[in-house]
Amino acid sequence: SFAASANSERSFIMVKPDGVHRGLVGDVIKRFEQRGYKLVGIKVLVPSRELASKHYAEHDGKPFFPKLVDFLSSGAVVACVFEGKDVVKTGRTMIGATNPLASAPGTLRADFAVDMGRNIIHGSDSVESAMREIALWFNADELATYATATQAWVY
Ligand code: RTP
Ligand code: MG
Repeated sequence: SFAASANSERSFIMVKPDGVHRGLVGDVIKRFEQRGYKLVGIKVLVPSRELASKHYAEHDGKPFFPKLVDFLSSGAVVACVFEGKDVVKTGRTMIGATNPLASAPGTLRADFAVDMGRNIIHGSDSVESAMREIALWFNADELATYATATQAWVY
């Protein structure tokens, strides 16, 4: 059944530069759409090093941080906001483990990647992270509020 408040959780989902270069944008969006999640924000941009550093601030100081920032700012990304029931946790499940070789079959990273540093997609790891990341990457007026014709059949 449809309960707007329970089904309005949002996650920040981003196709990383490797996914964009490889033409996997549609494959990523397709999976979230077919699961029943609603796309409420999307844009393509080449992130600055500053934006990439803020996005991955939790990893600042770790050995892999400089290369991670270099990589994320090395090309175009597709930044998305998806909305729906339990989208943060379910989105992470759909994405798979950080290391694609350890990702479960059927997950995005298992189906499209083999290297930890080239794992094609980012997903928020908690509702709090999602709110921080969405505010970092999007202005409020770039997020759409709308009803889909099929929504009553997803819930
Ligand atoms: P993401 O934030 O990109 O969705 O990935 P994640 O939550 O699965 O993994 P996280 O721990 O947040 O790490 C962010 C990205 O940094 C790279 N990484 N390299 N030990 C390493 O060399 C290492 N650990 C992490 C990965 O590309 C990971 O996606
Ligand atoms: Mg992470």
